[in-house]
Amino acid sequence: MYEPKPEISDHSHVSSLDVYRRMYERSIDDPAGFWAEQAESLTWFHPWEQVVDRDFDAVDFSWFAGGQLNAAYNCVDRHVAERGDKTAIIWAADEPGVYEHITYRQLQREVGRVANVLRAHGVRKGDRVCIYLPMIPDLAYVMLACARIGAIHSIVFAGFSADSLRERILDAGCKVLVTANEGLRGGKTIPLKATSDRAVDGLDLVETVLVSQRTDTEVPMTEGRDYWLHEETAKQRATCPAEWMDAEDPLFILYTSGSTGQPKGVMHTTGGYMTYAATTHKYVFDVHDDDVYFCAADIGWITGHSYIIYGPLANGATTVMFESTPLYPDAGRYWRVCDDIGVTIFYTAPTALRAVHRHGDEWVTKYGRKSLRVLGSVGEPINPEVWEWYHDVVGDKRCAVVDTWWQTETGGIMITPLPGATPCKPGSATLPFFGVDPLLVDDEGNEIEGNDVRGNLCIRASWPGQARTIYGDHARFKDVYFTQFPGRYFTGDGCRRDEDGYYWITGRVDDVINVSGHRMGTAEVESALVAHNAVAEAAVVGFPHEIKGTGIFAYVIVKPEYDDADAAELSATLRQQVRTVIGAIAMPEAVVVVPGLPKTRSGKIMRRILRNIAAGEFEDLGDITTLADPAVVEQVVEARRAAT
Ligand code: 7RM
Repeated sequence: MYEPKPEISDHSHVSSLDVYRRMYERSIDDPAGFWAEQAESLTWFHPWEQVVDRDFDAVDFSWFAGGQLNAAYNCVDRHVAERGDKTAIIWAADEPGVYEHITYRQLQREVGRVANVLRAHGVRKGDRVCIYLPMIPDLAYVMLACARIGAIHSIVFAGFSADSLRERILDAGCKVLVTANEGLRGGKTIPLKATSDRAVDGLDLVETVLVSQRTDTEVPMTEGRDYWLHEETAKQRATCPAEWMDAEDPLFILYTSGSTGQPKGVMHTTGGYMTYAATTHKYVFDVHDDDVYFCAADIGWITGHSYIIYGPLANGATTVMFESTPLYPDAGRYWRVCDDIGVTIFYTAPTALRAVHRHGDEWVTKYGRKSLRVLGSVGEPINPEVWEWYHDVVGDKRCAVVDTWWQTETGGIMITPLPGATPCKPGSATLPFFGVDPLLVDDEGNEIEGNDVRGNLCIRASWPGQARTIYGDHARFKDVYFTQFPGRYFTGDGCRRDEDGYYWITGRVDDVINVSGHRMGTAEVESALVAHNAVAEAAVVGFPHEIKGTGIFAYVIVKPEYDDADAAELSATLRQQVRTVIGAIAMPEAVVVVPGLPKTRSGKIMRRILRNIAAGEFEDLGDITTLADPAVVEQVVEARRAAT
């Protein structure tokens, strides 16, 4: 147990476990009272009439009904009067040592101009805008500009392929795409405009493509469709009125992988999401006015939405946007940034920590890191050894470590320690945040009460940051999250509650794998493989990977005409195939050609066996007697051995 450090408790918003417990109980007993108080710290154009109206049976949730506000106004304008010259965003460019400080006043003008550009191109309240940008200031401007005029942004991570981008543009019905000529990451360029061109090729839906200029590279521009963003903003005034949005008006859509082939467009609304992002950001990171807060995620994921942009800016904080990678130019990059700009709060994923940890402590200790106070982790379970290294080496045993569990669908952090209040156990996300009521259920849906138990992690009641629907498919929303265990939100995660009531997330219990903190559906990777001519059938599983946490392992059966193909060559081609169809994050570590797959007599692939074989556990494969053809197992083991 790591006790809270007195020097942090002395100044923190929640100064002890007792204070946490009192506030927590209050938040559960009187959610309306608790959340109304939190929402008061936002600026509302019109007060709400009803704090919460939640119907888990109808899967209909509403927070702050009747209230009106604007997310961009809350993140930008309202801070200008009091702290106009305060730095809102520090952009840390890919090139080491290059920073750009953007004040709240500058941010207001940049956002206003981009908002006017969007308006000039016909974007109106409720329209969808797809954003496919690298980590550059324009990304922040464009998302806030959308929020300002009531357009719904759908940000697609810049590592996704043209096919993935196209699919998301179509699903959300986006009329505008914002991209860049190129991205720059770890010294390498990423051809975003070229990918965008392929994505929108032949789509009448997309009327306008706005192109941000990150590098000097020329790119082809399609007359009447493509415009340089900087040329468009130069024509516009910097002031643009903020649209009054209803609390339940959509703020954004963000796609995430599920157990079926199609990614889901998770939709968040304005009032509840903003309240939740701001409140969690304040308490979980113990943010104060003079903090320099650095979340190293990409804005293309929910962590970047809630904890680079909306939460920190709603709180008037200084937030860092990091364009580069943890290993560029070397494994000391994070800590160099911390020293260069005086970072006090740092938030990243275990996969990044593992990647830098591997290179040795000297990359950490050559920097002072004196400004650091709070260290956060998110995206996947953090190995206890890595937690301890984070605490002892990076944080010099001085800093609080917060292991935060949450999801795209939860909008913000759900289970987490609070700095200065919660004693920590390495590897446990500890206790629920205010207003969050977790429970464990068995596979039949019976609640498992008491401590020292494990089960499927559900949440009992609505919280403000909860996703409201899957865009265009409310039936699927109900089906995925509220059907297996009626009356509760099912997270898809397995979880243990220990003897002290601490929560330990054990990982996904569905066909979703967590690769470097990113969610990937096995079905999605399988369909990418099957889309290749050579593949008759594919089965994808996860296996333990030293850096990524979980790696992707694929088994394929090839069509007869490919029987004689060179196995190594085919495997390389198929890995590339997945990269082309989905993106680099989905590329399997290995693609092994097998003569058959272990299936039950009813034709269901026995993934448990494939997982064991992928992990190199050939000995104890458990009961294989229910297989249609038990001899297949030996053949798969053979193929796996031969391939590696
Ligand atoms: C924020 C984010 C969600 C999935 C979730 C878990 C896993 C996230 C932790 C974690 C253990 C953590 N959103 N997960 N945080 N597992 N400890 N602290 O990652 O939608 O992309 O992924 O990630 O399985 O269900 S996400």
